[in-house]
Amino acid sequence: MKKIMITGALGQIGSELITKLREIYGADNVLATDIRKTDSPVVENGPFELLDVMDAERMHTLAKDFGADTMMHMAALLSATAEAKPLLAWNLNMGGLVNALETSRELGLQFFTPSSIGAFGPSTPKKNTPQDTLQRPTTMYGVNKVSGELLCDYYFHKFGVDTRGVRFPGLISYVTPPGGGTTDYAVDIYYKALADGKYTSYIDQGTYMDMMYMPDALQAIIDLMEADASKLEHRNAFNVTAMSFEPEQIAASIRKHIPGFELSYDVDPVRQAIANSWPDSIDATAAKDEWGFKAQYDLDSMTADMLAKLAKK
Ligand code: AKB
Repeated sequence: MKKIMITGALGQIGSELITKLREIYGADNVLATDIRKTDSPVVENGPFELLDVMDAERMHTLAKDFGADTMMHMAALLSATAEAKPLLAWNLNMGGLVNALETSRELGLQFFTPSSIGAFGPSTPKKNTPQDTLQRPTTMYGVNKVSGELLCDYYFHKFGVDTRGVRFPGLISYVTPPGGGTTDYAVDIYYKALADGKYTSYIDQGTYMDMMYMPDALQAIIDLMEADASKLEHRNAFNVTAMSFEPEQIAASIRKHIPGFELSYDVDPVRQAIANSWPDSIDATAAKDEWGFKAQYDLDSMTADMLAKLAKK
């Protein structure tokens, strides 16, 4: 049975990932950690510890005392926040990652951390972006993600740490809202569709980005961590995606359930510039071939589920 320690437990991915991991591996075998403590099932339904990922010593001690064999490092600032606070982003995103990798090296832990479509830049091929390609991002978040990918590869080749990772697209969920991302509009739109019947998008018409529904993202993490190491040619990180759409397409999908839904635009230049530097669509063939990645939800099935689940909240 695995013993998994997770950082950033109360974030968008962490909070749902922990619930799923506790169902699979047992609540006592999944240690949730975060810099803050809130009234959350993650805090209440299993072991929880306060942890600032910049505190390397405490991270090591918690992992050791828990008897962890796996580290899932989720704590990070997202793209728009990182662009507003670049130095903090560098220190936190890279400092936290190095500490988590070091803990994993010292204690022999299997390791996961997410990269992102943000690891690509304007010179990357924009359509069907290959697994191995040009990565010259122009955002601090992207610089962090490329550096992180390289660092994870380094820890694998140099020290034999079993590092694994995926490049997540925008993740959409009805449980925990994201914060500070460029793709967040694709979550907000569902909340506003139900509450107000209209939404003003900060991302412009015609801007395509990859997206994925959270259940598929969680399954991807679990499948990659369970995958046979000898089959993995890549380590950090695999392209994964479920769909690519622009704002008008998500609005059209919502109108199948809320016919009068109105979409207007008030473009935020900062987040638009970030979105413009990212691919329109990425190619997930390597993930499919090396560990059987498969997404279940497309835009319409995700919309139906999102609206039904949010309506019950
Ligand atoms: C963001 O928008 O910053 C994230 C991401 C794609 O990494 N959702």
